[in-house]
Amino acid sequence: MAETLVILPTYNEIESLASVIGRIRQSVPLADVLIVDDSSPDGTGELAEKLAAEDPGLSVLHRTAKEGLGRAYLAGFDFALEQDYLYVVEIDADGSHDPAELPAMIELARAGADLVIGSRWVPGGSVRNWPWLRQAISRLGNSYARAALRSDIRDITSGFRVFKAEALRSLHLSAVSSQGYCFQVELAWRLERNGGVVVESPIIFVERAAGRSKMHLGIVIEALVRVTIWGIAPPRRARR
Ligand SMILES: Nc1nc2c(ncn2[C@@H]2O[C@H](COP(=O)(O)OP(=O)(O)O)[C@@H](O)[C@H]2O)c(=O)[nH]1
Ligand SMILES: [Mg+2]
Repeated sequence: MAETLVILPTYNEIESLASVIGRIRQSVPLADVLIVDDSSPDGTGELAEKLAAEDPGLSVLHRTAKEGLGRAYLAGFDFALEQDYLYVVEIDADGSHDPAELPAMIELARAGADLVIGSRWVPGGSVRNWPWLRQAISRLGNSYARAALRSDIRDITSGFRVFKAEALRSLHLSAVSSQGYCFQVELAWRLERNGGVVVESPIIFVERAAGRSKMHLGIVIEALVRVTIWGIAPPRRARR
């Protein structure tokens, strides 16, 4: 069985999906891939099924409603932990994250990191074609989260990651409450606070060439409110 499961959450990514899967297959040919689609109206789920029919290492999880990135990943993690994979990868389906960076990231997890974050905001990391507003939100959001949560992580919202499955298991995932991109903050911060080893590996993030971002104001507000509350009154640490 494969050691690594790559999870791709999708919502209306019909234009990007096949090429991203192809790039993942090329970069980490031994990994299995799981697409978690929230009943995309554009037919992404049907395309995923077609691709899976030709590729035994590719599976598809269809969810009935769009419930946010956090819920989609939790469903993917349940699958990964049930199947006993050792490493679990998070990657966007819009081509922003380069799968060619995965072997080095997985190597860092193998060498001991509980979580490897593909980071835009460490030396060597960068973004391409990102509108200034998105850059500003990401930079300000990360600075605020670092200060409020007293975290050392520079790109705590990044959605390009490798988790050791064991570390995910220690996290009491059923208690994770964030729905949107704040989910990424919650997971990384929980791990860091539990004494997990979090390593950032520089990446070049390239803005999507097709389709639309699912980012919206509600996602920013959720993160702002939750981070502020956690910062003021941190939840009790989970026992490992
Ligand atoms: N399954 C699922 N995927 C989502 C949802 N929201 C975003 N995604 C996926 O998460 C990834 C990142 O979203 P994107 O819109 O590119 O966010 P941005 O890069 O921050 O602008 C993409 O692969 C999206 O298709 C959701 O509610 N459900
Ligand atoms: Mg994107």
